[in-house]
Amino acid sequence: MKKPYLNIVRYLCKEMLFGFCVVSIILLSLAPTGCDSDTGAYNISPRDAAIAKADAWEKKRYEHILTQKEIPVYSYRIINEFNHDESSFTEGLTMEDGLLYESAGLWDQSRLVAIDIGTGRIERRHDLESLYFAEGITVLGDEIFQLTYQSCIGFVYQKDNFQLKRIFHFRHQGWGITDDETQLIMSNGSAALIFVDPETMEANRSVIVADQTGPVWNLNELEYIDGEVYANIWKTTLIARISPDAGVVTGWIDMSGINPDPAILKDPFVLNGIAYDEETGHIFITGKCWPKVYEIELVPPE
Ligand SMILES: [Ca+2]
Repeated sequence: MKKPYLNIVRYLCKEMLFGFCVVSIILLSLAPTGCDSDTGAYNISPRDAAIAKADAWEKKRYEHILTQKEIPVYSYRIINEFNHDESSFTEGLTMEDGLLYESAGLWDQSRLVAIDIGTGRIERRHDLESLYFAEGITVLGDEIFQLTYQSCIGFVYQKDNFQLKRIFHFRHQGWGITDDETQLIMSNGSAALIFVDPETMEANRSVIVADQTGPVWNLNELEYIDGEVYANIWKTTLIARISPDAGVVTGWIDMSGINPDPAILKDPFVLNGIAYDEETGHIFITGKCWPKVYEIELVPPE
């Protein structure tokens, strides 16, 4: 009686060990490389680390851009201003059919809203699960594409009711996104623009954005306007106008002075929203937790 009992115990142990190995392999294969696996945040975010290293360099570059003569530097004129939700950590902004679509970030506070810019009324709202930090958005056809910061996941919603249609994956941080009506264009905090097929979500190509001095890093919120990509340079009030074919910076926009309260709205509450109204040709600008959205037009250099 003793020997069969031991055999059963040995058999069960082997089965449990085999099962443990199989489950471990499955879990390891599903974990996205380079991502936070959707389970938590870094102790220090890559953005905070970048700030610590890049502040002096960014300041020098900013001064250089405003004093150089090779690339035109545009200024702006405010046409109108609208109230903005000060709890909205703006990561994406775009306009479609008179509605302003906004993606707000931070963990446990991320959301997608559609706002009637005239009345300020929120027409639609979708709150993300607390583990996602929402980033850029763009409207393509009847769908909205939304990135997340470190989860390597994006969401596609039905535009008119915010129903989630599908998810997609990418192998880098998600920062900004826009589209040229045929392909998606993404930024990830580097100097690259990544062009993605909206059907397959495969990256077709990428370009390194550069001016006459070299690559332009920290490309953040994006907007496609009349054949150019406008990119807010993170932590600055500069917007680059970029030729998407070669990645060449064709113009700079100096948004200095638009921050409504620079004493309070300091890093991380930086300018980070560009939307384009095709009907008027005006641009809408805001920042993270800013109290206003500004409707502007560009003023060419004299
Ligand atoms: Ca935008």
